[in-house]
Amino acid sequence: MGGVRNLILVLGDQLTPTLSSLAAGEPARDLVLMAELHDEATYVRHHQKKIAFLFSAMRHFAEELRDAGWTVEYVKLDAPESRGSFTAQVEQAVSAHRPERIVVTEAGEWRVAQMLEEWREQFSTPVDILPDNRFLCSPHEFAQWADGRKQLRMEYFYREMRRKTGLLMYGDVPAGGKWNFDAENRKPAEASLFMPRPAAHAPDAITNDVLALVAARFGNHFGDLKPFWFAVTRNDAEAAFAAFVKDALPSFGDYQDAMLRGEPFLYHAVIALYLNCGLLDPLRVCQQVEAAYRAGAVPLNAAEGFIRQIIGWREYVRGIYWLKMPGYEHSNFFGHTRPLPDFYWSAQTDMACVKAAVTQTKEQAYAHHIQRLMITGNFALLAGIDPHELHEWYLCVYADAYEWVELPNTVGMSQFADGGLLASKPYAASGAYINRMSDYCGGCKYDVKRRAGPEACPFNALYWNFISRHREKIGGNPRMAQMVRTYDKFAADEQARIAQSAAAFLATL
Ligand code: FAD
Ligand code: DLZ
Ligand code: SF4
Repeated sequence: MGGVRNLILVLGDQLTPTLSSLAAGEPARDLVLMAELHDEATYVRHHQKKIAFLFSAMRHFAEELRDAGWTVEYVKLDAPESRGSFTAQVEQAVSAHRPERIVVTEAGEWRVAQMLEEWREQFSTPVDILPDNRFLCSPHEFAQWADGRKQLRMEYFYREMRRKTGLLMYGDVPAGGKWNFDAENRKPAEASLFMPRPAAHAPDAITNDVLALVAARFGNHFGDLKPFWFAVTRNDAEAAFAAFVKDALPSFGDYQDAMLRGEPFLYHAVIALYLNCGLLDPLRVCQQVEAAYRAGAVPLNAAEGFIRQIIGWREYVRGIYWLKMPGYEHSNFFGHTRPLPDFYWSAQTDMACVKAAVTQTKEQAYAHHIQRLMITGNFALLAGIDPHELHEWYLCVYADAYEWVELPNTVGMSQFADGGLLASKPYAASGAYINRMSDYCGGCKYDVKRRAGPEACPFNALYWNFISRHREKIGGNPRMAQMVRTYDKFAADEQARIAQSAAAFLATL
């Protein structure tokens, strides 16, 4: 092909027809480049289902663009033209097509953003890097909001986003007279509840080709490739979301923090994978939820809780990521250095809660928020696992994991490794919390009521050991100071039993 004006590179998490790089182009004159890349699939060894999901979604998106009149050069992983990395692939396309400019929407993560910046020096062809218009708050706006604030609390940022979008607002007044209805959202679930399932989509011929490719090339990565049921097209992702709004959203708020054996999804949306690669639009999904609330189909605590996750948490963690990168990935407030235990990969542990979370992660490339935060995250915090190793694990194993969203959640929220920039206190909890919010303990070898000894729930001794070990660092936080005082009231021999139990358990890791 000759006479190409713009070479538009579309990254794997930019599967959005209104993307800024595409909006700046013209189908008749520009060439779109998309590539399945060995480097991207292996910079961490992503879960097999995650790679299959993204490759299939990319292939379907290339078709969507072709149907809209674009010329797309789509390089499959095993094609002879495949060069393995963004830089080498663009270099090859530039020498083949001699475009006037390279155009790309800014990358979602620092590593790739740096790569794009380097192209300005590396290539003689000019490189245009355009803002990503799929977020409500740009990194620059977030930095302005953060400037001069002592604390960057999500709740205040969220109120700004409510005002900015007008979602669930009556003029200046939030719907229901309150910004946040979380106090109503702490119910443990019961197995007898009606449990909706996320919409499942049978693999088509494109997906089946991808599944064979992933099995052949990445079959030694963590995770089960099949059954594969994710949506891989915009239409199917939208249908999956519509089914969630109808079947699960009404109970989303109530049971947001619950965990149940054999129920990996509960009332969660299972849409982060679609939002994060661009198949679903964050503002649009919130508008649909608002419409369901205004139509009386969904209670306010559910609608508000859901919208807060998207325009609040999702935008906020992205703001923190760009504010603090590079360097944030090495945060380690507690100085934790223990290697990640093998059972994060094998699920071979007697702790029923951890086993359930890792098993479903392996099967589904999915765990819901409370499993990530209060089971695998909490365990790592209490056991003193190296936050960077844990970060790489989360980045590998979830189909929705991209560094901009995963890193602040892991390092900031779940490990408090940034010293409290993101979270107001460490999310550390003993077995009592897990027992209250789940039915895991009833099927566990360990006794959740015991604090120490070989039969005791390991979360208990590890929790008190964490409190005692880090008393200097956490004692300034009023909520943690209370726990330090409780620990100090334990008899000396009880404290010794706790230390001994924790040490004995940690020695087995
Ligand atoms: P639902 O529970 O149904 O929530 C709806 C949507 O709200 C999600 O799809 C997501 O887009 C958004 N959301 C909810 N909580 C958060 C949050 N804390 N941060 C950002 N968005 C949020 N989310 C990711 O998208 N990618 C990750 O790699 C990721 N890693 C995480 C790692 C840890 C240690 C923790 C504690 C959380 C992580 N999260 C991550 C946040 C959250 O757990 C997932 O967004 C959620 O579990 C995805 O499932 P869902 O779509 O069913 O979400
Ligand atoms: C996550 C991922 C994977 C597994 N594979 C590809 C790929 O082959 N080609 C591609 O363009 N993108 C892929 N991605 C997503 C990129 O890593 C993603 O664009 C960056 O993380 C965003 O900075
Ligand atoms: Fe998890 Fe402890 Fe309950 Fe077992 S007893 S399921 S280890 S919290």
